[in-house]
Parts: sequence; structure tokens; C-alpha cells
Amino acid sequence: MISASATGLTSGTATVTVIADTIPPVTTITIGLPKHYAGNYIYVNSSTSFSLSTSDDMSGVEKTKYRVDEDPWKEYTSKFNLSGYSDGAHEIRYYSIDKAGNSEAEKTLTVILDNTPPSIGDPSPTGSLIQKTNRVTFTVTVEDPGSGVKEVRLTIDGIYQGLMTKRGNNYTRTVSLDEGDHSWMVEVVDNLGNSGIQNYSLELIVDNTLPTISGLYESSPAWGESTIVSCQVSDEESGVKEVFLYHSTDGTSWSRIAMNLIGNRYYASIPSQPPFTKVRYYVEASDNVGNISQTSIFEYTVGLPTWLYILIVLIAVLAISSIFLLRRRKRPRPSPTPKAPEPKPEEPPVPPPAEEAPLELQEPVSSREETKLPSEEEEAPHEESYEPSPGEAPSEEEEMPSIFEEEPQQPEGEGLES
Ligand SMILES: [Ca+2]
Ligand SMILES: [Ca+2]
Ligand SMILES: [Ca+2]
Repeated sequence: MISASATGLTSGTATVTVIADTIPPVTTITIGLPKHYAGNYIYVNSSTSFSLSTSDDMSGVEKTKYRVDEDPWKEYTSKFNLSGYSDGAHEIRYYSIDKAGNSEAEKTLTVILDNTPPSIGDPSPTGSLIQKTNRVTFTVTVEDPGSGVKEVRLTIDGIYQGLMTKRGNNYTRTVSLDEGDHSWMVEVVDNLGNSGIQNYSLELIVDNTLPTISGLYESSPAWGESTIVSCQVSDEESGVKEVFLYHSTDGTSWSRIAMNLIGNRYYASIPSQPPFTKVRYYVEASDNVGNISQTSIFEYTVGLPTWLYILIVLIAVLAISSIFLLRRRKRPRPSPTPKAPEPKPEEPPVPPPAEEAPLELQEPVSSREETKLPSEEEEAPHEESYEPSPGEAPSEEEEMPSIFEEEPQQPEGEGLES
């Protein structure tokens, strides 16, 4: 009860009801744009505004205060931002007091400030580009440690080409270009709209011509010798990268040997193969942009070495000459056959023994001797062996071989016939 008195007033009573305000006000914070939520993190940049609104149940709001990190408390009058603060995490604390003096407990909002556009690196291609086709793949690496990369845009010669596609940290896009000079631009944007631009230049040279292989040479191989293959290779645009020699002995499986440039020719050797082996080979050359040319398939047969040919010829010559020599040695011996005329005078008596022989065979003689010595044995002892045996027997043996000769026999046979 409250009592009051004043002069001239009649005393009386009045009742006033007082309601105590014991509930503090409630303050909420609103984050403006731009902002980006990622998991539990809130990304903002220095243009992002923060506003605080407060309500109180009874006595009304007396004031609202806030501070950033450990800065002094400020009385909130209008929205604010984090301009002037460095990138990274920041804490915004705030509270209000009502007119009854009730103070709200401090509230805290943590945000990550990101004012930095994504970084752009490893641009490709730049400078002079020689390649097989006019399809050019542009590549850059783009990173943003803050709110993250949102877009990477490609512009060539002032014409927007579209977004580049992410592959790991790389962003690529393939475009068809004419040969010659070009400028290209990459524009990057993060999730808060922080953007950056890089410009590059490029000269495109298209090499779609194959290397030229000429002057192919192969050493004529023989047994035990490797085959040296050499050739010249040239390429007008990107230049010769590699030259390989392929060879096969069965026509299906191929072995590859790198050919080495010595002077202005490329060389490689095929290992030695057995004589009469058929070896197939061809040469393949590539330029620095991947154009590949091949020769047709060539074939050779491994021969015998020259020294072996010479040896064979020498052996043949020796063999022929020795045969001639042998014949010559045997021919002079027929000359003693003049001695044979000596028996010739005795030949006339020969026919009679031929008649006597059957007579003797009919006479008592062993049967086995009949077959072996039909007429000569018995004739010989009768006429020749008894008389000339002491001195002439050896001469007969030497004369025997002369019988195998055809010429000496014929005169005897003729004599017999006549
Ligand atoms: Ca209150
Ligand atoms: Ca950023
Ligand atoms: Ca070429």
C-alpha cells in the first residue's frame, strides 16, 4: 500500500498494483548476404551484414550490446559487418538489458570470414603448343581454402566457352581452335562470390603429318652375322621422337629394337639367325605429337658366310683334281699290258682247253670245286701257273686292277672273239 497526503485534499485511499519485470529480453542475430553454410560452419565476407533484434515481455528493451572477438563492447544501433577483419574465424557476442534492469545472458555466433578469391595455378597450354589435332584441352588448378570453389569459367579470344570441369584440383575444358595465336582467360569464383581472373596466351601449331622414312638399307646377312638395318627419318612439324625396328622369324611374334641416330641415319641390328632362316622386318617412326608411320614388311633369307662358300669351292676343286690325278696314275699301267700280248700267242691253244675242261670236270673231281673253278683254275695250272709262276705271279696281281678298267678289257674280248 502506498499513502500520500497533500494540503487541501481530503484524505482517502488508493490502490496501485505493481507487477515486477523479472524476465530479461531476448536478442536474435540475422546474417545477411553473402553467406555460405558448410557443415557446422558459416562463411561470410566483409560485406555480409549482421543485425540484432530484441524483444522484451514487459518493461521493454533498454539497450543491446555486441562485440567482435575481444574488441570493446559496443551498443548496437544498426547492422554492422566484419570489414577490416582478417580472413578466418571470428566470434560475435551480443546481449540486451530491459528497462527493469534484467540482463540477457551473452550469446555467441562464430563465423568464418573469407574475402579471398580462389587461387589459379598451373595453366596449360601456354606459349607454343604443337599437337596432332586442333582440339585443345585447357587445364588449370583452382583452390579455395575458405568457402570453396564455386565456378571456373573459360573465355577464349573474348568469347565465353563455358564452365571448366573439376577433376581433383584440376579444372579442364576442351575446345576446337584454329592454328595461330590465341588469348584465353580463366575467371574463378568462390561460394561467397569472391572472384579472380587470369589471362594467358597460346600459339597453336597442328602437326597431323606422319614422319617420313627413307633410304632403308639392310646388310646382306649370312650365318653368324647380325643384320644391320639403317634408314633416314624426318618430320616437318614436331620432329622425330622415336624410331623402332621390328623383326620376326615366324611372321606372327615381333621383337622391337630401338634404332639409334648416328649422323643423319638411324641404325639397329637384327641378331644373327641360323642359315636359310626367313626374317621379316619393318621400321616404325613416331613424331613428338604421336603421329606414327611404318614401312611395309621386308623379308630376307639368311645365307652361308662367304668363307664357307670359298671352303666348299676349294673342297670341290681338290676333289675333282684328285680324281683326275688318280685316273692319270692308273692309265700308265695299262702300258705293261703289252706284256699281255705274250700270252696272246698262247691264246690259240686256249680254245682247246675249253673243250678239255668239261672233260676234266666229268673226270673224278670234287663237286665243290666245280662251281668255283669251272674252267680257269684247271686251265691255269695246266698252262700258265706252272711255267711263269716264279717271276710273273706278282706282275699278274698288279695287272688285275687293270681289268676293272673298261678299255683294257675290250681289246682282250675282241681278241677272244676273233
Ligand atoms: Ca523483461
Ligand atoms: Ca575464398
Ligand atoms: Ca609430324
